[in-house]
Amino acid sequence: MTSNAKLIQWVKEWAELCQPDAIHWCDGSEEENQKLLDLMVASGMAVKLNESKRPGSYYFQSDPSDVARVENRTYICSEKEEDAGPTNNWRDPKEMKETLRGMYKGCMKGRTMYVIPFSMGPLGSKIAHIGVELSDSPYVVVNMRIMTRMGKAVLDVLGDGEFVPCIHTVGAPLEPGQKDSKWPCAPIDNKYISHFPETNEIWTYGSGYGGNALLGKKCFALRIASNMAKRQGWLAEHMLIMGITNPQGVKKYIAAAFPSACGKTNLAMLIPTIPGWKVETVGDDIAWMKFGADGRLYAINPEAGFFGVAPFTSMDTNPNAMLSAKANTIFTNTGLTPDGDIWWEGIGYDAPAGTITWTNEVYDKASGKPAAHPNARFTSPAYQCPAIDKDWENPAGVPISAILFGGRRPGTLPLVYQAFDWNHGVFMGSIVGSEVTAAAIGLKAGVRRDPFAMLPFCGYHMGDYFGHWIKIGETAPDKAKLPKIFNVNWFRKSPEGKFLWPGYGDNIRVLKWIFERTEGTVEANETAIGFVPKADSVDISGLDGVAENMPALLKVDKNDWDAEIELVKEHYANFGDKLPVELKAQFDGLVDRLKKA
Ligand code: SAT
Ligand code: MN
Repeated sequence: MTSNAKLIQWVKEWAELCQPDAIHWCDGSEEENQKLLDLMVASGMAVKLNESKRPGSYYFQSDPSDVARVENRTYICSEKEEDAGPTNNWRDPKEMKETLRGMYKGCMKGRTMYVIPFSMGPLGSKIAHIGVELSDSPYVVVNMRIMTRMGKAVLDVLGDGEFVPCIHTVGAPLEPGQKDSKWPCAPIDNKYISHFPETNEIWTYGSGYGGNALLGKKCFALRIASNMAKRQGWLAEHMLIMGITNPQGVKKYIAAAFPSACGKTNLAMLIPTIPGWKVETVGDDIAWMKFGADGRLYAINPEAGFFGVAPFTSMDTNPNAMLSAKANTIFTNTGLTPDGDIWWEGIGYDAPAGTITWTNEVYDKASGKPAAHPNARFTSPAYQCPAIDKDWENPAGVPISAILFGGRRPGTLPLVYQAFDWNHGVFMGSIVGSEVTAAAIGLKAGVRRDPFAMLPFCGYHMGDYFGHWIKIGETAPDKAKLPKIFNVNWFRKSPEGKFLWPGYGDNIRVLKWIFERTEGTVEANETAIGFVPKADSVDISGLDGVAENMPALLKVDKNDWDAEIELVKEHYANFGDKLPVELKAQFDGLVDRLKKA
């Protein structure tokens, strides 16, 4: 299927080490996909869903120990430890490779090694990059076929060119005659998600779930790509991309970064509540951005599908996501209904009697055990999204007018504010944080900083990453054409703990203000922290009970910000002398302005 000598040799070497029973080069065809799905149904790994309810769709339950990304088993193996920085687990690349080589020996016995050529980004786009994943998981193959452009067409584009080599194994070799488990994987302390940034390699072991196994996503498109982007002068970001069209037909694109559990997929697929405005989706998770010949910053979505969190997605909260998943979708760790459909908490209707949970028990609401794991996922093709943008596969990307940051902040941060300039916007990104409740994830309650929402995904020293963002602004071909930067906070609460802003489709009202700021047609107050909307400049027409909340939503409180400053100081201390002087200057500037406020 290819004459790429390097690729052929690489596959041969890994097959010798992993010792699979067979090697299969994936062509990405419909027939191949169906064969693999049929195979998994026959082995008991997959359940085919009811064709009349959920056409072309399949259901999987993972091993209870293998349900999410494993951040404490994720490694950046740069030559120098300081290049991984304080926010990553570092290992010496030679030592890590030695350890893993030992584990890879014979790891695919009794299984097939799939060779999965994939493109992150539209085939042939100048912004796109090609990878090849070796995996012994047919589940990975069918997911990669949805999440990326996968198969023979990729090899045709690759020719004799360079690819990012990605190794994946579930780490569960089979002895002759040994029966396979439903979801093979290795124990938790034997899982490895390793990245070698200097050589663009990804070596993973022991997990079959999500970002641990679908290596195009977080491993390649963020951790490795962030390194490539730093070397080559572009941006690989954990951002959604959306198009917004106003009633006059003017269209602008924005990119937005939020920590997890802040509604990124919902925002990317928002249905506006004000007449005449339209939102279209380019991507819901990752943006790769480069300057175009016209000096503007262009973004592509390197992915081809959505790997969305299922629980609490409903026709109320996100109809476009529900419709994206109505067919040709893979569901993992949701509930399974007796009539062959899926169910999860917050889907908008009660579980039919006899629903099976993700742990394969009969669902009993009274037990308190959920039907769906909180990180249950749907894998759906992006083209099935009713709101997909007509340019979502444009190889040139879409021009970005604004970049948004945000998090869950019950206090301090106004509904929206705009940075004074690029460096001030980088400062905003560097202090992104979200409130965590102690009970939820066993962390200290308070603000968890997640700079640029890249904490688990930046493949090098976070201080150098801030510096890279500063440099992008300095070296922009036309500074006047840089995107404007904003911070949004849908989650501000009253002292009684009630949300002040309705959220969801009404977030278009904030996007409208942002849209108009990029055109310079709406007013703002200049405050110590940035430009905040004038009291009546956010369109709240037709909204009940929100007008009286606006002062609290837009308030910049000096005491709150003095406290925030102390938290930012603590956060910044992590980066030592890698903190760019420009950000130190931004910090000092804010302190000064607050003193005068
Ligand atoms: O499992 S993924 O990394 O793809 C999704 C996530 O955890 O953010
Ligand atoms: Mn994500």
